[in-house]
Amino acid sequence: MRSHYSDQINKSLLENSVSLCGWVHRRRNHGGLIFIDLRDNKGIVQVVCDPENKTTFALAEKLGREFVVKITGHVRARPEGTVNSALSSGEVELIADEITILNKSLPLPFNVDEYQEVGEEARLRYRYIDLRRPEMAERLKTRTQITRYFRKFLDEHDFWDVETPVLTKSTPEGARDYLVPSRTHEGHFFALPQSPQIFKQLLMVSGFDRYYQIVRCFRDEDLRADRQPEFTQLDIETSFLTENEIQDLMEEMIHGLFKKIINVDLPRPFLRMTYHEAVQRFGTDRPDLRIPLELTEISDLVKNVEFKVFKDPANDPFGRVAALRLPDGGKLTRKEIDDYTQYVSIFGAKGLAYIKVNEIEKGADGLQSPILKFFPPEVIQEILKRVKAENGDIIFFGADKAKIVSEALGALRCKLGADLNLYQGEWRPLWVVDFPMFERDSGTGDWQPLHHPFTAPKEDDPQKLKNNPGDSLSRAYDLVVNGSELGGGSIRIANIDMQYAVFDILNINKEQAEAQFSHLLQALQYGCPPHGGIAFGVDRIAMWLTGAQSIRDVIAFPKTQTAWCPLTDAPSEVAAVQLKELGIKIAKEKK
Ligand code: AMO
Ligand code: AMP
Repeated sequence: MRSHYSDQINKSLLENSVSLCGWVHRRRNHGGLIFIDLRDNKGIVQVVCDPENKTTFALAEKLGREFVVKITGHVRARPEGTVNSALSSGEVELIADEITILNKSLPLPFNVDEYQEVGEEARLRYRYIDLRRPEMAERLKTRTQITRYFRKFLDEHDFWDVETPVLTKSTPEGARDYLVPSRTHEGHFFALPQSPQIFKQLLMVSGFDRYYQIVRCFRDEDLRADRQPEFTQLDIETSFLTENEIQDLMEEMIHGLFKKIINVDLPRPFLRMTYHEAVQRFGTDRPDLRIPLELTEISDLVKNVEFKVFKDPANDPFGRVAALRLPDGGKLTRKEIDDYTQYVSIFGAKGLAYIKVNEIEKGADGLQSPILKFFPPEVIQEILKRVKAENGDIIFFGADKAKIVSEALGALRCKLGADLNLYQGEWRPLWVVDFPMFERDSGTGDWQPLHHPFTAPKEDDPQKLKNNPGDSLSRAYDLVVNGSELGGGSIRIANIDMQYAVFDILNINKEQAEAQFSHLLQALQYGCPPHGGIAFGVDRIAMWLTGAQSIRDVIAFPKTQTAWCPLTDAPSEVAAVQLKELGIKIAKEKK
């Protein structure tokens, strides 16, 4: 129907006749002429309708926003002073010779031509209109370029693209499963995969050597700005590569991605930091290294002070007392400090002690703090020395269980970084390595895997692992960029005895393990090669590379924070007969 797209319309076509198809982005009557901004997938062209051409003018008068039209006309240079440098077609305009209305549009729920605050529910309910907004379309276009780049890179490195089932059995990644009832096996359920983890390991047993898949994963978990119940992974597995070899290859891929999509040269090699160091210095295993603030351990300095708030955690093997120095933070107001105290309470902190350093030379008189009275002057001096305090600083303190202190001060560090715009450098990637294999569940006290239960420990002897699970490290690695975990992977357990030992530590007995994972357990015994891999969050990568604030802005049809789709109104009730076929009864009466 069309001869050209809007982005091809420029001075090279002067006086040529062209046909464009698209939407009426805007219509203006001006000086007896009608101007139409015709929008297609590539951009916008200004069309001019002259009253001398009675038929087209009459049609133009009828056009409403978002009518679908075909317009044939001839290209003309815009009169002097009316060139629009924001449009690629901005030096020219199209004089309409013929207009065909291909379809009408109802009045829109919101406009797509100007920035307008629209509630997210409306945007999602009319997502097909929301996606007409140029910035939304642009983000999804970038996402295409990202997945195209990944496929090309992996293809050039001999990876095979293999699909794995969506109707399957639970693959634990730490979230709840989405279940699908089976009609043909009444009372039985499929689980949607939290990741293709087990299948990709099975493909390594098959000898495929290098696998990838751009694959949907499903996790019923609490949603946040960077989490969706269904999301996309770039899932990768390899055989006979060490963790360093895998990281190097992935680094090359990610470096190339940033270069290709946003023309940024990430500094290589990426920094490698142990989990322990990350938590000690930044309070988190996904540190945002753009922020030049660090936590300082002071537990050893306050073991004998009378202030119980500090003394008790300092003497508790699971406790932590740490300081966070904010240069120039002395000017924070009382109200701001109260707000930050409120903020850290979200993470369980019971308070936020602080010292303002006014004039360090004056000793205690040069300091301002609600806790000074609890400390001997020499302890204060030691603390100031350790954090390298300078005049004008504020030093914040956290004292509690280590997890609470790390999370609270780690989050405060990020909040201060954002509030005070302390960022240094634009992109700070790193590998976090040497994770603990297990951590205690805060509720039950049971061991939980830090990654999934197929991650290999550094320890090769299953018995030694069982003797000391708390101190064992894993062969896992996460790729963190600017405080966001973009990907995570590991070398896997290839040895059946080790796999049983890990299940044992996780309190999964042999029968339970066989009921859940017999397919993997068997495969490990039929010539399983050493293997490992990684998965990247494609949506998160797209967020960062497009600058989107929410993961929903890089997904065509996302769900809300309550895992609901306003467009289709899913999930929804089903017909009684469908439930009957599945042998399912809804137990609770509807409210
Ligand atoms: P993991 O659970 O770390 O590893 O997931 C890999 C990456 O997927 C992204 N991600 C998410 N993105 C959006 N919404 C979510 N709910 C969500 N959950 C995770 C993150 C994360 O880094 N099978 C292992 C990988 C492996 O070991 O190879 C796995 O799934 O960016
Ligand atoms: P209080 O004696 O409870 O008034 O606390 C004195 C100061 O210590 C206040 O500034 C509190 O915010 C702070 N504080 C109380 N509990 C903690 C804690 N667990 N960690 C850090 N600071 C705390």
